[in-house]
Amino acid sequence: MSQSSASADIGAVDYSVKIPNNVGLVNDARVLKALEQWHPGYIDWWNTMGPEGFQTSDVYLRTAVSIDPKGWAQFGFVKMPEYRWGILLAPQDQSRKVHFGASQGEAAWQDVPGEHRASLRRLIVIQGDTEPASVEQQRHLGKTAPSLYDMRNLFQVNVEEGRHLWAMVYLLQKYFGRDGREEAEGLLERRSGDKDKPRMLGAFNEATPDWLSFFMFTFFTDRDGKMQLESLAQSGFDPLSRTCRFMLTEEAHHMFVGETGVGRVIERTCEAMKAAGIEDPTDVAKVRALGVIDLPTIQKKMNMHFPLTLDLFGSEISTNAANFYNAGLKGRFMETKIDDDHRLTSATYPVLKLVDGQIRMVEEPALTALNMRLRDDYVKDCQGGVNRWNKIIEKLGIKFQLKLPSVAFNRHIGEFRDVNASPDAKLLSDTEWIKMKDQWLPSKDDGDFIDSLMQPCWGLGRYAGWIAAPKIGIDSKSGDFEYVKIHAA
Ligand code: BYC
Repeated sequence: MSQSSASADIGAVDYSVKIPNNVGLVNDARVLKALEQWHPGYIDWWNTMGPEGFQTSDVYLRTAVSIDPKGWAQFGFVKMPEYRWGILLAPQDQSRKVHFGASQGEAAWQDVPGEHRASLRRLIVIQGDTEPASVEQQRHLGKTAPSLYDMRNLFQVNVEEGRHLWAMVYLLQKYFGRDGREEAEGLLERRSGDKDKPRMLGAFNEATPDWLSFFMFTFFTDRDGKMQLESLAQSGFDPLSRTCRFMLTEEAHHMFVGETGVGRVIERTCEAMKAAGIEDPTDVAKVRALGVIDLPTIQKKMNMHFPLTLDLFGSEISTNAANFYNAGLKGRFMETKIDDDHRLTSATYPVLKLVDGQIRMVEEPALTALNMRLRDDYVKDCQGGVNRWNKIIEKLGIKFQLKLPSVAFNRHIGEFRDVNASPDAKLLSDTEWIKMKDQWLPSKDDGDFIDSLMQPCWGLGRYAGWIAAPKIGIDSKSGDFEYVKIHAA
């Protein structure tokens, strides 16, 4: 990659300074200094909490060299601790307005409005906290990678989550003074799953024990990332909007990794079943004897990751969400494309609630139902991916359909957190739940079986027996390309 000084191209990234950026850091001594002071702590965090065992390997990674949608990625071998993490914002639109809430129609804010400072800081810190958390959750996975291709994708996702942390830290350092600097330190201090200093949101303290979990996580949880970033990209606070818009271009690859990852596991299972003449997908023992993951277990993994991610949307009815919207800080998915008043003072929205012990749809004020609305948009987006997985199963002639469980199933936040519900939304007693739980969620046996398959497979062009090869390589590389030179030290 060319590391020359800032080019005159619009959107070009300045690699001449320690912290690559397209925000003119070279002329912003205060923020540059703050970021340079934060940098060693970040590298220390990366070296201790980033991918375990591969810090000296050469990895075929893409790095953003411009924010131009067509030309921003450049591929090359990089040792991860030397990755050029930087500050990249989508271009500023001078005519951009606040699109929603009480300040609708005002020019978008280039600085933080005093009255919204605490809320904005909180949103940015929560977003920032998820990024290093996911790297921590995935740090041990390299060791059991089912191919060099998958290993490289894992590391690409990890370095980009690292960059997303930088993105939020830039906003904190630039716009929030001393408390921003303290929050930036806090982001390096919390740890996923730590009893005393956990990450802020539930799903980011769960383990990612195996590669199927990783693919489910990048399908389901990174998709929450997409929905939340889309909502924050609508923000009246323009630097947050511009940051999130660029982050979204990177997020797309993470969901690709998830969707195609699970798709390739499904494909391999169905092919192995066909080759062995097994027609009954629920004959778990026979399917497992082929060394592939049976479809009911894939369904159980979905049943686990989907509700964990639904919890990330907060409560269905939320005054926080209403306040964020009213203040012009966090909009709806595709806010500018929605045809209404963008104030929501009298509109209603249907919300699934628990009423007199039954799950019912109830009309609620649209303003307080914004988390529910975003979650509905998310569920639709997930359903599209599940439909594509089901097409793979159908095409290979196996009679089985994967299904998203009900939004009431296995919840820990919101309306359904205190009830037991089956995947098809029947309410259950504690005794019934305990009896049935292992049929719906991965049991210890399921975990042990998947674990037994997690053996490294790092030969050139080789793939573990439980996952199909991808249709096409990264950056159009050939099937036997050495995406990670493991012993490069
Ligand atoms: N866990 O009004 P409520 C990503 C708290 S993922 C723990 O119901 P609100 C990524 C809440 O903070 C996207 N606590 O919800 C993916 C509040 O506490 P306070 C990350 C929770 O505030 C993969 C109280 O409960 N970005 O990028 O409307 C890899 C009542 O809250 C949880 C964002 O989330 C929970 N699950 O919405 C890498 C965007 N849920 O204030 C990255 C920024 C709620 O009473 N965050 N609480 O102390 C937000 O927009 C909102 O904070 C939330 C919650 C949507 C998370």
